[in-house]
Amino acid sequence: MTQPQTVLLTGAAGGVGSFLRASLPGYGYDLRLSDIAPVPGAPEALTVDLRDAAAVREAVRGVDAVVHLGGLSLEDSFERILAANIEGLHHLYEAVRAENVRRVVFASSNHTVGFVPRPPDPEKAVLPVDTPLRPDTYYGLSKCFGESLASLYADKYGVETVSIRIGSCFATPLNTRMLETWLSPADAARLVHAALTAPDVRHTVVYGISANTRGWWDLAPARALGYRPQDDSESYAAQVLAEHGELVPGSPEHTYLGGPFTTVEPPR
Ligand code: NAI
Ligand code: 15L
Repeated sequence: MTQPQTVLLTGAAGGVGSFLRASLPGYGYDLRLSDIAPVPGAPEALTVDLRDAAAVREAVRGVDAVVHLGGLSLEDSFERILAANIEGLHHLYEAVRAENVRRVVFASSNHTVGFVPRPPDPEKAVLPVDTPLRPDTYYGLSKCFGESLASLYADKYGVETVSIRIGSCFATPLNTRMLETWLSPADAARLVHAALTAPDVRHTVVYGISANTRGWWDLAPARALGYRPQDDSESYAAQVLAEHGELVPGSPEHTYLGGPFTTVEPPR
C-alpha cells in the first residue's frame, strides 16, 4: 500500500505514544496527536475523549491512517474498561468507516492470551499467533474485543487493520519477564511502520516484541509485514538478572504468559 501521509496517533500522551511521536516523523509521517490528557510539548494536540463519538469522528476526519494507542492500558473496573476500550473503540471504527480511512494499527496486547501457560523451555517454544484467546483480565478481554471488531470491519466494510499484540514496550526491560516480552521503542516504530505500509493486510494479528534471544512468540507474521527487529533484550540480561533474579517457579510470571496480570482468585 502507498505509505499513508497523515496519521492520527491516539494515546499520544502515554508511554508508547511518547516514543512513537518522536520516531514516526522520521519515517515520513505527518502526525495528528490526540489524547484525553495534555500531550507534553505539543500544544497543537487534540483533546479527545474516546467515549465521545462526535469528538472521535472530528479527530479522524482527513487522516490517511490511525495508530490507535488510546484507552486504559492496565486492569480496571469492567465499567471503565467498557467505556474507554470497548465503546471507545467502536466509536473509532465507526469514525474510520464514515471518514473512509483505510488502515488502522491497533495496539492490542499479550494479555489477550495471558493465561497461555509459559512453556518449560521458552527458548525452544514458538507460540503461534492463532493460539486460542485466553484473556487474563477485563483489560485483556477488551483487546480480544478489539481484534474481533477489527476483523468485522475488515470483512464487512474493507477497513484494514494490523492488531499488534504488544509485549512490554519500555525504554529498557524492567524485570526478568521482560527479557522475554520486551519491545524496544525503536523496534516499535519499525513494526508500526511495517503495519502502516504492508499491502493487503485485511485484518492481520501479530506479536510485537524485539528479536529477544529469550522470546518465544512467533514473529513470522510480523516479519511477513516487513518488520525487521534490530534489538535484543539480551544486552540487558546480566543487569536485569543481577537486580531481579530468575523467575520464581510457581509465581504468575513463571507460570503464565501474562505474568503479573494472571493472578488466580477463588470463586466468590
Ligand atoms: P498509557 O496508559 O501510557 O497510554 C494510554 C493513553 O491513553 C494515555 O495517555 C491516556 O491518557 C489515554 N486515554 C485513556 N483513556 C482515554 C480516553 N477515554 N480517551 C482518550 N484517551 C484516553 O499506555 P501505553 O503503555 O502507552 O500503551 C499504549 C497502548 O498500547 C495501550 O492501548 C495499551 O493497552 C497498549 N499496550 C501497551 C503495552 C506496553 O508495554 N506499554 C503492552 C501491550 C499493549
Ligand atoms: C500491557 O498490556 C500493559 O499495557 C503494559 O503496561 C505492560 O504491563 C505490558 O502489557 C506487559 O505485559 O508487560
